Amino acid sequence: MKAQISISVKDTIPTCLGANFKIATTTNAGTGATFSWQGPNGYTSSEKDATITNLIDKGMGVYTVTVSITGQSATATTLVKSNAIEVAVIGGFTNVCVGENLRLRDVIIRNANEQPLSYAWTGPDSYTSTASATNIPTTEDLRQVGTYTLTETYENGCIVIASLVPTVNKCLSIGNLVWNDTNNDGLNNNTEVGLGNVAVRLYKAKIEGGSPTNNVDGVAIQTTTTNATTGKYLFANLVPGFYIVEVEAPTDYKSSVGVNGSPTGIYEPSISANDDINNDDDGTTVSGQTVRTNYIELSNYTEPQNDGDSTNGTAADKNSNLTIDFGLHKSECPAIPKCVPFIAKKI
Ligand SMILES: [Ca+2]
Ligand SMILES: [Ca+2]
Ligand SMILES: [Ca+2]
Ligand SMILES: [Ca+2]
Repeated sequence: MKAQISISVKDTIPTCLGANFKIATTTNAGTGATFSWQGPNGYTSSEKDATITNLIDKGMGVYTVTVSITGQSATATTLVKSNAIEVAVIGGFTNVCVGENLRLRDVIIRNANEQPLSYAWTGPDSYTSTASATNIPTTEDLRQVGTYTLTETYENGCIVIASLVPTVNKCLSIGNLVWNDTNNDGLNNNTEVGLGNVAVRLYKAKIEGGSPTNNVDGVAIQTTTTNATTGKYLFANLVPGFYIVEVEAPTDYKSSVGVNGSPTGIYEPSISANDDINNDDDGTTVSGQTVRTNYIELSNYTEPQNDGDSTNGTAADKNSNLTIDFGLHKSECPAIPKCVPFIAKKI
């Protein structure tokens, strides 16, 4: 009696899905045997061994092969699956504020025995690393922004590459009010309104011996004018650091002092601008009509809330300090016509 033909399929788990994958058969059918393969996504073949190109697109599943010769046939099946380690996706802290660290990593979850053997990162500013995740401080010049590429090498020789361009934002802002402090008490009382079209300038505070001072560092980094009707101003796109805000008081206006009729008082020189108190006078006259704050520290996600941001309690609110306000008091002694201060004479 003639022996029945048989066929078997070697059980193989492909691991590089992007590569070609071969399913090899073993059969005792001799010369003249024909083969017929069927598989997922309409896969067919008449070869002895099935070759599947780019398995990631063709899909995994059951592949069936039938061998036939002189009225006999035999069938074998195999389930083609993969450890699916061929895909890497970079995630983590990919959208940060200047001053925060970029922490990029492959976010695909894998079994312990499917981890890469090694990692190799390249990125802007000559960045290289062999750690599994980056930990890169970001700076104001944004030199860390660009394409990061991760190459993972696996035990089976598979190499996987992924890339990402992270986003680094200048998240902080300072504002927001210059007002007519009619009662000169250094506080924005309910009936007092904003002063429009006032020039406002923003400076970096000078750092000496590693500490901020109340002196400006160089020229203004941003300038604006207060809104014509509301008296409000805003400086945005700022990074963590120390700042000073300056206004040019309109003619006849002086920085609020808090004590009527006196050149000095509880708000002249001003109480600290860095105290997160809203709607109080933060300005001190430095010369002529120029009025300045002391230094103000800005840091990510620590700025005051309930300070008038429209987005109360959000990250944007935590990054915006709207408590830097200037009370300007109209002098009782107008510049034109010139008024002569009253001097008490001893009689
Ligand atoms: Ca007032
Ligand atoms: Ca705020
Ligand atoms: Ca305010
Ligand atoms: Ca204030």
